Amino acid sequence: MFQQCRALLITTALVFCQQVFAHETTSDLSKYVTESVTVSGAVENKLILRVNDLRQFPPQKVGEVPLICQTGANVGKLENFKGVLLKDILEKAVVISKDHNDVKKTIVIASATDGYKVVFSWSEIFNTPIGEGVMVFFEKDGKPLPEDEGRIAMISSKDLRTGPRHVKWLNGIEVRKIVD
Ligand SMILES: Nc1nc2c(c(=O)[nH]1)N[C@H]1C(S)=C(S)[C@@H](COP(=O)(O)O)O[C@H]1N2
Ligand SMILES: [Mo]
Repeated sequence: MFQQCRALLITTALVFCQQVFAHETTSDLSKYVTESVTVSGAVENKLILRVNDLRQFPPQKVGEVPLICQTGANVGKLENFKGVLLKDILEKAVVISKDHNDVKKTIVIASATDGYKVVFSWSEIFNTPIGEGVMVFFEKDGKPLPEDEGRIAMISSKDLRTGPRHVKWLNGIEVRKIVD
């Protein structure tokens, strides 16, 4: 009797644990999923862009980008994705520049719902070849981005190590002049 009870208790506990962990794994990712990205800070037009708004910008299609972590480890690749240039989004938002030299002191902060943030400089985006590879993307293989990075993400495809500025669950683009 005691042994049966013990077996029943252990089984119940195991089933309960499994359910809790299975649930956590699913909800952990779904809670980060973004439906829009806000462009704010030193811009003339604040924008809130949903996937359908992003589709209004000139489309960029990319075949393949290897994902390399900051440590040098290869962590996979991005394939057949579709998005738009960050440059085109910032041109629509219009970066505020009161003085001819203001943009040279301006940065762009891309942030995600899990608290992840990366920065770009205005010069890097508008005055180096890197800018041609900085994209906000929303489709892979013709489908919306899955929960592990979607529905909106970012990549700087010309970086040497592309992992760090692959921002999953992108929800903010903030423009900030950081020195006077
Ligand atoms: N939102 C968000 N994006 C992120 C990260 C993160 O922690 N949060 N980590 C980055 C880093 S350092 C790398 S190497 C890749 C790792 O992608 P993976 O978690 O799919 O392997 O995502 C990048 N994008
Ligand atoms: Mo990384």
